[in-house]
Amino acid sequence: MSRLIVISNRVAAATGGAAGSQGGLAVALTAALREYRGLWFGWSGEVTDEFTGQITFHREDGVTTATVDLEEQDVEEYYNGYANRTLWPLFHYRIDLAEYERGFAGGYQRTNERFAETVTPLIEPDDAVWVQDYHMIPLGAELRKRGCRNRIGFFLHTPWPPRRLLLTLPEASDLVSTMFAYDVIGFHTNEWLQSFVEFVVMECGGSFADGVLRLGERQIRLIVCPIGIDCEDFAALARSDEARDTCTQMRESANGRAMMVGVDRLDYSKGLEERFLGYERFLIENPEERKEVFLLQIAPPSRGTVESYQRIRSALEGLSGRINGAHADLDWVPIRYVNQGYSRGVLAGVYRAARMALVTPLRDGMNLVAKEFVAAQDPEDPGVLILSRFAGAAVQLTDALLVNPYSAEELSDAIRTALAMSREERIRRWRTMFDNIQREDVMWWRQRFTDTLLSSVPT
Ligand code: ADQ
Repeated sequence: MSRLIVISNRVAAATGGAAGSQGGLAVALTAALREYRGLWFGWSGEVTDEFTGQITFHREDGVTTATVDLEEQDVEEYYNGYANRTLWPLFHYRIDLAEYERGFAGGYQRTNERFAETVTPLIEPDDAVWVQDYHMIPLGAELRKRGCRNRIGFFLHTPWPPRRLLLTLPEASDLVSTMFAYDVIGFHTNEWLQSFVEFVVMECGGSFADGVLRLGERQIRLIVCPIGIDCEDFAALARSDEARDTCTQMRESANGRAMMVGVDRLDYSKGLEERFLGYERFLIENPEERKEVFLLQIAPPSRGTVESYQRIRSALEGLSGRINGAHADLDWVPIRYVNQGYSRGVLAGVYRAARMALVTPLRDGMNLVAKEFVAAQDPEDPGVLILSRFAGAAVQLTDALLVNPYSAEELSDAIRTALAMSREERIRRWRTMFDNIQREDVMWWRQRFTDTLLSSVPT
């Protein structure tokens, strides 16, 4: 059997931690690596004065990780620069925030070459290689330049932007051409896949038929492969002592009011300002009901060195302060805004205590919080999921209350509908969503991808 080599910017297992604190992606990839006896390669998160390519190996629970330190300049140009200030905003349709700098593009290319140079000696002839996400788009091509003839797959965790937006990236066609080094490319939804196809067909002269995209001599199999969560595990976590205690504590502090919850990294793609404005609209339009609810927004800061993230942070502080200032009363504050991370057990308890979740990104590859919320519900009395139409998860979770996150009116209406929803309807909607999340879980996702990759014909 082939070994599996997973390559991603960060290696979750290396920083792993206690059971229950790992994200679903780490769980799935760790399980795949255990099954295929492979290794997981990526950046250590550490900075070194001079790049040496020295690899640190770590073995835990049957999984080997291999990490490498980067120079400060690599981190600035590749990670904080091209990945977080160019590709992330562009791939989330925010060309107003995307920064196009030759220095970033050069550093991104150089760092991918460094990764390729370092990992190549670890790859054996029969191995299958699976590259993760937008940090590493040119990695496959760099591996090929170094003689790698293995099957190489790539999975994109973000959306793929529409052709006309991608055209704003000066090196778009070159970057896309490098992707023909891959044998299989996976996307969360057909919409992202179709945007990729349109770019290749219209800008590069490729052709597409039966899931196979061709450009010159090369061909790639494209698949839609929506990521899931470890549903059983998360549902069990929601019944654990930690979650139960949190749920009780939250219900007591809610004091009979319906809690609405939002859990997101503090990122402009997550639609937090629009969510606060939609909620404010609800407060204004429904004076008789407003004190029956409150919003708990949990948003740990991320990418704090990037200016656009500092801006969204202070914008949200201002907005929550303004809304609370305008509407709070002696015995009630409309928004509890918390900038911290919590253990998965505590999050599961918070989800279970909530009457509804507001998951309203402006654009999101998938969104796992929506799935975690559904998995954590009490089947006899589940909460309501309000979900953005523009999250990949909306394709699968059609029984959520789907909203346009840009429309404060739709958000306000959805909150009112959720509050009035009968238990029967909540149970019916929840059941359908839970069945989907259980069926297409994270193990299903990685199996679907690795099966496609392993059945592809090596280059
Ligand atoms: P993210 O943009 O990080 O992922 P998401 O899919 O929602 O977004 O995953 C966030 C994860 O972080 C969830 O597991 C959530 O529980 C956790 N989390 C959020 N806030 C937390 C807090 N305060 N404390 C602890 N944990 C917290 C990217 C893409 C998504 C895609 C995933 C997987 O942007 O679209 O779904 O990858 O492919």
